Amino acid sequence: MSSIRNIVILTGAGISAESGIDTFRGAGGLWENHRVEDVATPEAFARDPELVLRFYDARREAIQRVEPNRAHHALARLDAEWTGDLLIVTQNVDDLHERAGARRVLHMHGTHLSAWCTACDARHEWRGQLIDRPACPACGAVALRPDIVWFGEMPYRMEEIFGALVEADLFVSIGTSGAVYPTAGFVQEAAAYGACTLELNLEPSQGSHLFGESRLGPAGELVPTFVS
Ligand code: BV8
Repeated sequence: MSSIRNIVILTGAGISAESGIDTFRGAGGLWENHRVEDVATPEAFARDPELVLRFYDARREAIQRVEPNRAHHALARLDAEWTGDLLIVTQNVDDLHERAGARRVLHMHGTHLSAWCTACDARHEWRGQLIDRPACPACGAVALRPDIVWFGEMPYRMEEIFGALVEADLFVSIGTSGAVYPTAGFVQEAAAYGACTLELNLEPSQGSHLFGESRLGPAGELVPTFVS
């Protein structure tokens, strides 16, 4: 990696699969026995807030019972040792990258451990449940929702992400199906600005043909090898 200075790494649900967190599409499009449109859109939350809050309470609770795996630890090592620019853009809402020790992490779809007050816009670290409609610690309103980017909502910090893609010498995608936009277009953005592109995934993704190189296998094996 001699001529490479700036790296962008995109991770998806596949990097957390070996930690025991279900991926979204491995189960044939169902997600914890729910259709995505019934639990991960603002319309779903408006229509049935209890269903959506129970769904996210269950995932927030489950996420605190699992551990980072070898892939998370390998990326954390790279983050600690890499002297150039490095940005781990994750679609995942778990905190396994951080718990493995990674620091330069950007959660573009939000995180499970944060609650967002739609009355005063405050964000709060949140490890408990939301189903009982607790009051916002800042303004007292009963207006907390998961701090998660749902379908139809703008992902977080897109300008920062595109700025990193423009400067990247290497773009690596790990454990994502390439099914969700605008994320699925990042590889083309990076390549357009001259980056080398590498995909590490269990099976061919919807975007495999867009990568300079695609390696197939479990992240727990491919990522430590890539980092070493
Ligand atoms: C937006 C939070 C615009 C919820 C999620 C074109 C352009 C722009 C938008 C669109 C477009 N076409 C359609 C859209 C709309 C939509 C979209 O993309 N729909 C899809 C379904 C077609 N996109 C949006 O709505 C986005 N917003 O575009 O806003 C806008 C503009 C102006 C103003 C307002 C808005 C927002 C998308 C974010 C939705 N939220 N998550 C939650 O987590 O609860 S997305 C959800 O899917 C997850 O975040 C997840 O990260 C993401 C992608 O899934 P993956 O991570 O890839 O997981 P998946 O299961 O699919 O795949 C796992 C992969 O891992 C597999 O390939 C598997 O082989 C591999 N794997 C499994 N095990 C392993 C492994 N690999 C390695 N090792 C293993 N062990």
